[in-house]
Amino acid sequence: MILEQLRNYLQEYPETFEQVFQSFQDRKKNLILGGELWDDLVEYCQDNNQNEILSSPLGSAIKKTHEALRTDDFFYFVIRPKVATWYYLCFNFENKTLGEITVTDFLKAKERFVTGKDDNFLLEIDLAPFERDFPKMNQVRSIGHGVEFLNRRFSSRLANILTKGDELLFNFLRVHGYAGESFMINGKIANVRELRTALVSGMEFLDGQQSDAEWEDVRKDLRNLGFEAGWGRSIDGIKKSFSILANLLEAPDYDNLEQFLGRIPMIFNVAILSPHGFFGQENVLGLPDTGGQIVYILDQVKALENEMKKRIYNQGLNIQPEILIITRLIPEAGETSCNEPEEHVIGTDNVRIIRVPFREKDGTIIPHWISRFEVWPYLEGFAREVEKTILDKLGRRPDLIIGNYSDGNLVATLLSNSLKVTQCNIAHALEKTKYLYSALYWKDMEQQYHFSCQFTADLIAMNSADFIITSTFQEIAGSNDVVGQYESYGAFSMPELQRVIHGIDVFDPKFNIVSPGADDTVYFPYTNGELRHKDLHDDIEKLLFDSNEKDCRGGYSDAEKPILFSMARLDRIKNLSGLVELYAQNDKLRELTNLLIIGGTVHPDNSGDEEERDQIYRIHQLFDEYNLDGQVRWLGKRLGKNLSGELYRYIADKRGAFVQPAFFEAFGLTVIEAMASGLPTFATQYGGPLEIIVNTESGFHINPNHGDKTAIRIAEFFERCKTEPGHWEKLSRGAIARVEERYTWTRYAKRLLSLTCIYGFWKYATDLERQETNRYLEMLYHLQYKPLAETVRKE
Ligand code: UDP
Ligand code: LCN
Repeated sequence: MILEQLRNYLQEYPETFEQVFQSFQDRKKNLILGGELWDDLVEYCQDNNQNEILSSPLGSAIKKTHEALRTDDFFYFVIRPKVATWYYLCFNFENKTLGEITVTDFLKAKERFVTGKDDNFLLEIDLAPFERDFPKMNQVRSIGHGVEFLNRRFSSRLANILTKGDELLFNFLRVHGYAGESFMINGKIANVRELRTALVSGMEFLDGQQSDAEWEDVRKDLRNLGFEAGWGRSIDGIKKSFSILANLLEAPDYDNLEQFLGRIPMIFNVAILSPHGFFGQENVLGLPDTGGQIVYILDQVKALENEMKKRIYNQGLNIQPEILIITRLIPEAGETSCNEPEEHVIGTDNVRIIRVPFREKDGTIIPHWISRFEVWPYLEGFAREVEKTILDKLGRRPDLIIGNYSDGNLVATLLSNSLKVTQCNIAHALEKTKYLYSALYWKDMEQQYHFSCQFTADLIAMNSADFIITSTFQEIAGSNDVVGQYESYGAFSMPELQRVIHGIDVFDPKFNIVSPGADDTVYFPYTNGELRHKDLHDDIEKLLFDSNEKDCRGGYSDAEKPILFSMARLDRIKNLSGLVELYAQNDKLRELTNLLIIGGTVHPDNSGDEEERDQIYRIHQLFDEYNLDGQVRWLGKRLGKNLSGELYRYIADKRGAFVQPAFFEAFGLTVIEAMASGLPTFATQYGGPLEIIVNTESGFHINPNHGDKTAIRIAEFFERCKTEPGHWEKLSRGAIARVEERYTWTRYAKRLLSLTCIYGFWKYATDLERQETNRYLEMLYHLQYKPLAETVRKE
């Protein structure tokens, strides 16, 4: 549609078309981002008094352009008219023609621009041929709801006699068990026909039993009919499982299928991989590479263990579930416990943190912290050792392996392949979209970031995962204006290394949105007086006002003003220095509020991380330049959870607000923590917060690239709160309601376990069909990834 309109426009107004493109040609930059191109067009239209172009098909196309490349003879541009839809176009200046080109041609043009030469023999990575026979969704609204799609698919397969779906399901029932005991059915039921008959007999038999009877009371009789434990604990529960399966075999539908698969006992042990950073329960948050992922996993395991226990109990089994969080052992662990090989997770029965070291080739343990950008050469050795450790600790294979972030997902891939276990990936935050042209200019960034390893690892891991969960829709497919994190792996080029023409498809049903929560025992509304930790207020006041606090700069000359608060790791992308700057430059905001930032350390010498050190210097520079010591407090502290929970509420008591100014935030746990506490929240419009916050109802979106406007917006809010009673409270209530409605760990755990059952079944059903993809990925791992990873070790 958009192409046709563009071509018609070219035919009708060839001169305008050409002049506009000629004006782009006169620009200094060759690589142009969509927003810049639009600004250029607006300027051109204003200068030439031709504003009508902006609303023409040409204007619409430019507005939707994602990126462009200008060369002497051609103008290449990529239009993304809506989520997950891409057109690659080229305007030829010589013969004034517009043509659609292939993604390969576009990527080649970019490579040519960067390297100055054509490369027809570059490794082209294309996963599409393997996917040909796999079901794919095709509607944008289905993205992130893969499981519903798969259930529909499989229920129609069940209904089709030729595809033998019922036999598959029958065989699947026979594979479950624990410690030598088989569940669900025994040898007395030999085929689907017998299963149907047995289900009817089973239901009749149960009808005659006392309603308070349990599995143990009916075990003998049901065994004789061919049933083993796992159908349920109570008579009602067992009957329900029988009846859902009987219905499913008679008239398949996807709801029944989902329900039934969720009732099969198949998850007792889970292994969660999170290699990088300092994984601990205290004194770690805010250290480099150590933030939301840790919080997420520690909350996740509690919710998962509860839900696993509940399910196992209802299935009539007496098994203690166990979860292992596997991370790296760091001998030089500072004030953390990361040098301990094993740690029980507080608040759980059977969850342990297991730490396995990174080793040099000769087996020596690496003693120090290693940046997440440099872990690559150690992961395979780590995986080998982890495999042994898991089998040793659990005495069996886990039922689910969850990877976290690029490194954890790669290790999860290696382990799942080796142990034949369902693999779930969680990205948290992929780096690719955080750094401009991170793929195209990978060579320039290689020394610091090693994206060659990371993006290759990502491709391998995301394609081998059985399912991927994301915190938001945008993480997969972005929004109308912004490309999704996974979407960015669809097609990209790393000149002289590899050209990816089909890396991942956002329509793949492996994607499911399962949003995390904020621990509601820690982050709850400031109005909830009974639960409040008033005993921590002295500590909080020391943190805020005591001039003798350590690792701290600044303070408040007027302690009565509301506090504008932000807390984050000191990564460049978090933009805490940007927040200090926008505050410093707006007199109104300075008059109305004090600023509090918590993150990293105020002493550059204490930091081993390059980006962190840069941020530290920058913030000190801003303090000096704008004389901020009486209005801004900067704490380089790691607060305990209760203290940080109470701090959010303390700031809410004083009618303050939270700001999350990141250039990009994949999800943003601090955002939901602040909102759950009842703090009006201003958060970046780039990434998760765009979805978390309903603008002006449950908080505000801000543009981190326009600090001046953000400062005005925040100042206006505080001014309005002064004159309009109830305005602050309205936003506060909106924030609390939004988190309660959408972001809870209980919902998360239920969903994750259901997904594990369904994808476990799906893995079983498609094992053979996936072999080709897995072999291809294996080659990619050995021939491409491993040599790249070795280059990191050599430096
Ligand atoms: N956090 C903290 N102290 C700090 C920085 C962060 O306690 O100095 C916590 C914060 O409360 C949140 C998590 O670390 O729970 C950060 O998660 P988020 O998703 O906001 O960002 P990430 O660090 O994962 O990028
Ligand atoms: C990593 C991030 O950068 C955050 O945006 C997320 O909230 C966090 O992980 C937890 O998933």
